[in-house]
Amino acid sequence: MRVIDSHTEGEPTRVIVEGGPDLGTGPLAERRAIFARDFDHVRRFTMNEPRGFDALVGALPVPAVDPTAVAGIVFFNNVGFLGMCGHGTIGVAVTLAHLGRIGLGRHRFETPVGTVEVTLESKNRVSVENVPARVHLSDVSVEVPGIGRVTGDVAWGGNWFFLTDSVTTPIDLAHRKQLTAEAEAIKAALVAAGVTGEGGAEIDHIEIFGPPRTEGGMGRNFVLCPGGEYDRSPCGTGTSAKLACLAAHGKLAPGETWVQESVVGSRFTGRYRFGEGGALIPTISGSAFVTAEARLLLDPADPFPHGLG
Ligand code: PYC
Repeated sequence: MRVIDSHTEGEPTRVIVEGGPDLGTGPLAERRAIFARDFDHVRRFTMNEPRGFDALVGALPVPAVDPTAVAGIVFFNNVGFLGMCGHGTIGVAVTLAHLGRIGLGRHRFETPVGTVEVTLESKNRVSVENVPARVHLSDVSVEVPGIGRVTGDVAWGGNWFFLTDSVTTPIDLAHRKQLTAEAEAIKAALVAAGVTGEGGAEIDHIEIFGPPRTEGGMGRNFVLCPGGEYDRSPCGTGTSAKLACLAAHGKLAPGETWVQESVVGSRFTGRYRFGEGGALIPTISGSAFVTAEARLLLDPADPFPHGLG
């Protein structure tokens, strides 16, 4: 299997460019379900140690259903599958450009939760017009052991998020273990309180906000991902969910720029417009860099053919 690794604002993406599973020709949500049902060993092989690690997000480009789209993308990680992935889409675009498969300009990609429009602005810089984002619940309060009362919003940005600024721990790498424990505790408290996304959907990303630390930054975040790792980037779907919250609370107007810092100090620039039916359409911009071209090998004698995890 051939893969290309990159990082987007610090967060890694591994794109399967050869040797991935055949998921058929159905809609992307169906292909994600086939991947999960029949090829989960491929996810584990590419994501888990010793070939991968917990922060890695995988992407499998597949032929698109809609002929105007360049490709479909199925995203996955150390524990399962994602709806959309903002940093991953930026990584895929830069990877496909690295391979000479796309050029500068606009390209559509299908994902299991909708079509996104990508603009490759340079070899490394990409904007993603994401699927519509929305706030599902505002000012939800839960009691979290070890923290106290935590209040925040539940919002969709391509995945389900709980977004809060109730946590006072400094948002930096020195506090990543504490932030991880706090975000895990918030997630457990939401489950215990029966707080979910629409239709009972699991809130699988927790986003904690604090003050910015860089020139021009407007907020800093720590994002706990479903597999227990934190996002090194400001999280594309998380920044999209944030834009929906800012709009709902009257804090950001359409077309205005929001500069979101990550826990490592990298940044996404975000803005939104209103589309058909008043849908809030976020655009996220960031940069990705190719870090490796590799072939993943499997020795028939390997006692851990699918990795550990
Ligand atoms: O950038 O949307 C994102 C993302 C989701 C999980 C990790 N990164």
